[in-house]
Amino acid sequence: MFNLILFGPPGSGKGTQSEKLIAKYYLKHLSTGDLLRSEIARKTPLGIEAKKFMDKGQLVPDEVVIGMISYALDENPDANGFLFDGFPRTALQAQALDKLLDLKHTFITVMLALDVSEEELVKRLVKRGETSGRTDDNNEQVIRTRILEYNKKTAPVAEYFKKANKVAMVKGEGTVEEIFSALVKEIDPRMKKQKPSTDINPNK
Ligand code: B4P
Repeated sequence: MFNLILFGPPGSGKGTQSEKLIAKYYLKHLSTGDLLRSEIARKTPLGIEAKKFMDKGQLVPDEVVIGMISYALDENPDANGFLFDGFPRTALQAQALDKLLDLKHTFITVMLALDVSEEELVKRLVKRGETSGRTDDNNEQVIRTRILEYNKKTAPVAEYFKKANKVAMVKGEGTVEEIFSALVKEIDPRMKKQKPSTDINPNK
């Protein structure tokens, strides 16, 4: 299995690049942001609870997102591999992910970390807020809180994977295509090393 973490601050383009990467590599996309927004849209108890944190720009409690990811992994026993988008975001989530994958006799192949300046992040999210209807994008103060949360709680997660020599930094500014090419350059050699690309079955 090829298991990839797409890492980076809010607005760094994780969601944007994930769409392109799953189409190229047939990975199962697991975005905790998307999973949480789907719970909110369905007004489930989990969604109602999560919304309180997301609207303030804060991280949702670890046990909630870890439970969601555990369930999603069990739901996809035949996946070729997973693309984790927006997860893990804390040290506890990183440890939980390693344990969950270990139970499935697999592991994280690589973490690709998108590097984007804070001003560019704010600019992108404010712009998205004009049209997305996302309550966490339409207030600059909330956007800045999300970036602070990232710097405090999420950035250290990269150190956890650096110790295992699994992190590659990728410039996250430029056109969507330029950034995609840079990601592909990091993935292809690792995928070849793990298994020939002809082994990838798009029907799985
Ligand atoms: P997420 O849904 O993960 O979203 P994000 O960090 O805001 O954005 P992303 O990096 O995916 O950016 P995108 O491609 O959309 O998180 C939302 C909230 O959910 C969190 O704040 C938290 O409360 C909660 N949450 C999620 N996971 C959690 C977890 N594991 N633990 C606890 N809480 C969790 O791009 C942003 C914008 O930039 C878009 O408008 C896009 O069009 C634009 N853009 C992309 N690439 C560009 C480029 N190259 N140039 C110019 N613009 C670009």
